[in-house]
Amino acid sequence: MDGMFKNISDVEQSILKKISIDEPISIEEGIYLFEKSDFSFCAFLADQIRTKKFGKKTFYNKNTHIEISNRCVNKCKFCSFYREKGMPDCWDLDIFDVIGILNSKKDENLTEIHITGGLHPEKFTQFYCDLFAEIKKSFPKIHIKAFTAVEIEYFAKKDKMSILETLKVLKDNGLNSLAGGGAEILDDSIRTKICPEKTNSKTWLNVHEIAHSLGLSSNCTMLYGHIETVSDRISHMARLRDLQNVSGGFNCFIPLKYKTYGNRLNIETEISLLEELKTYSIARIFLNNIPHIKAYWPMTGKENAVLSMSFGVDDMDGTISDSTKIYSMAGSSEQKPEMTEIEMRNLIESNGFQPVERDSEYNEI
Ligand code: V47
Repeated sequence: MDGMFKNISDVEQSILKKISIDEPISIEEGIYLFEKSDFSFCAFLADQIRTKKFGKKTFYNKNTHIEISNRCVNKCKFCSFYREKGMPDCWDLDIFDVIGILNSKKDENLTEIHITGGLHPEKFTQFYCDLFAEIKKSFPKIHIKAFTAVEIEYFAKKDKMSILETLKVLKDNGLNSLAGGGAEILDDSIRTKICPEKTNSKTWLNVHEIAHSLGLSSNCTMLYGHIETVSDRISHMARLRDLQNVSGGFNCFIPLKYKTYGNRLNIETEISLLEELKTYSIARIFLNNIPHIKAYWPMTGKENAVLSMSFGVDDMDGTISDSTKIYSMAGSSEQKPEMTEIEMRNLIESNGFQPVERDSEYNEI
């Protein structure tokens, strides 16, 4: 690979060498890529790694989201989704509603249901156990990916249980894996400014470690493009990479670009597409032990998600079926996020990649 580059720095030489033997690059090298390396160098390396791992394959699944309620006690400053009880656009689904929604999508042959919501002050772990059990009664084969580490910590505190007990009881009732949200930036000085009430960094990581020890896999995210620096992004990824070395249960990493509309963070402009693509590339380079990098198209928009496949991304998440409001409420261009399977496949093919349907553990279907 290094014969292809002329006039690259010693640091870039070292990065190339490490990549060629699948060794992790250092934190300093990660920061260097953001600050000093050009866009095409990062893109080229990320594409090389992606191609070595998956060739031209791009993964997707057939899924839907259930956002049970947008009531939330945390009120994070970047969040456009939460509402108070009684507000006109506040919702609160019960088990009957959820089963009704899933029944209405029976023909879509969904393999995964992604369940999240806010931190609901009046609901307890038992409600979610009953919900999972009821879903599995009607849809025994569906994979339930549910809740972020933040929700798990909240349920545990409310029910005076340990994290381990909480995860065990949810797993016994049908939980198959954890969603990756709530990570934001794993640095408590930043969390204090953007989400002061939220689970701290150590606990977020600990919940995932315990989940992995129980055989529950999970995803991990990074909310970026707000007040963090590029070195905060790299430190965040380093914490994820370190945990993955210990517990090994992360399936994919999802960079989530901060959307400015309808929240209290008071940042006016979003970061550029160029920076977004560079961040995907550097994530692919830095996170050598996390198998997949996902572009979450309801947040990025379909076109940018397709573009990101040339910058290290190999996973597009799902068909979604117009079921998530987190990003439409934050101002995403995707105001009605849904794709038929044919549309998804055409989209992936439009950038010269090969669409591959996967299940929630990335087995090819
Ligand atoms: O934790 C909230 C982010 C996350 C905004 O695990 C925002 O497969 C940008 O984690 N601008 C929730 N981002 C969504 C999430 C997720 C999505 C898709 C797939 C998976 C998975 C996980 O959304 C939150 C936060 O980081 N978020 N508000 C905003 N204004």
